[in-house]
Amino acid sequence: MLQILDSTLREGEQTPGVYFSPETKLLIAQLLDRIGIDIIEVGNPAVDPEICEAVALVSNAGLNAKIGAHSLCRIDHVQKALDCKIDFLGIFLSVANHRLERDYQITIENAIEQVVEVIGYAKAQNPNLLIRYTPEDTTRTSIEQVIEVASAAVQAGADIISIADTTGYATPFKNDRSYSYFVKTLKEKLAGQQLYPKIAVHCHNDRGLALANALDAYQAGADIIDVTVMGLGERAGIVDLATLLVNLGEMVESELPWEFNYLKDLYHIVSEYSHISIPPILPIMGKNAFTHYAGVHVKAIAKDPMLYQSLALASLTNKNNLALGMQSGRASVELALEQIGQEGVTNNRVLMNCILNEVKVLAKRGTGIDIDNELPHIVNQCFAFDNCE
Ligand code: HCA
Ligand code: CU
Repeated sequence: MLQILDSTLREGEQTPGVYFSPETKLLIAQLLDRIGIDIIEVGNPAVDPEICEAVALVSNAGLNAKIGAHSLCRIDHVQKALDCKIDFLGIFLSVANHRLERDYQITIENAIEQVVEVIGYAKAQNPNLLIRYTPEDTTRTSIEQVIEVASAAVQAGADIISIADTTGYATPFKNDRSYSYFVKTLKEKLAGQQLYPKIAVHCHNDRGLALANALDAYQAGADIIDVTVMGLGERAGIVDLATLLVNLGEMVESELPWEFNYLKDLYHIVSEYSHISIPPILPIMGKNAFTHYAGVHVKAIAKDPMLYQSLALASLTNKNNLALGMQSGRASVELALEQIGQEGVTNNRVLMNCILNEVKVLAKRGTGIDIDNELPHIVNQCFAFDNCE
């Protein structure tokens, strides 16, 4: 069964300006756990002592999810992570030529030695620890080098190998640049080994392809997919949790193991504490994700919302909504009046024309119309006008 790793507290905290206190991390982790997330990456303890505090706090909360830390491939950093009480440890070191030559200035042999030594050390300290090794920037690394280091990492004790698209370079349908190519090749080449690792994928969104890549990887047999709430993360972030779950829901045959009901609280809390508002057009969780506006659309959805939407999830995530403005027609006004308990007005043709006209005039402010607070005033104004005539 596919597992979800949430990295809102680690990758998400790498969004410029974002900071989550240990208490906030606990609150977010509790909601992620209720949704049914399998692994929660809480942070890199070498970055700040407070991150160790957060990892320990979340670890001690009795959650079902495995609680983990992220670490550079260095014994001293790994030791810092081990000191914070973890079930899971993600260790990363690139073996891409450009990184080896221009960043680390070491050979691939040195890199492999380092990976083997550090993983061996972590496993020796805690044999029950779930260890993920990531050859960072995997998708821009020669597949031979990825296979070589991944095999060595598995021999040394890695349970998971992650294919990281660190720069959002992977592209579906582009043969040796696609996730399906990396997942299938890696699975095939590691299959002969005695210890068979799980394959994880970490897809960045630089080209807007993170979700497409994650689904491509899933179809190719990936075991774990990394996500964050709202897709937070470095640069353009990674895969958005809610959007992935909904799309997986359509690909998975069996009953879904996730509790969608908690998504709303989770997104609001992450948005509040990250000071990043939920984009209104964000799929699933955005304010507009189930809102209908144009007159023809509203006329149809008054009969059945599914006439203009393909997801029936509104009640679980974000309620069905109606917007009023220049695009509105009579049906929109009728529905909006029902919403504010003024359906009695809808038979009065003159009044309805006045209201629709007024709505269209106000819409030109470009700020939208607040149905609950503004529509009653519009109705009163039109009433007064009607009575004077
Ligand atoms: C990072 C890079 C990383 C690591 C992923 C991993 C990436 O911020 O350190 O360790 O699995 O995108 O490659 O997030
Ligand atoms: Cu990343």
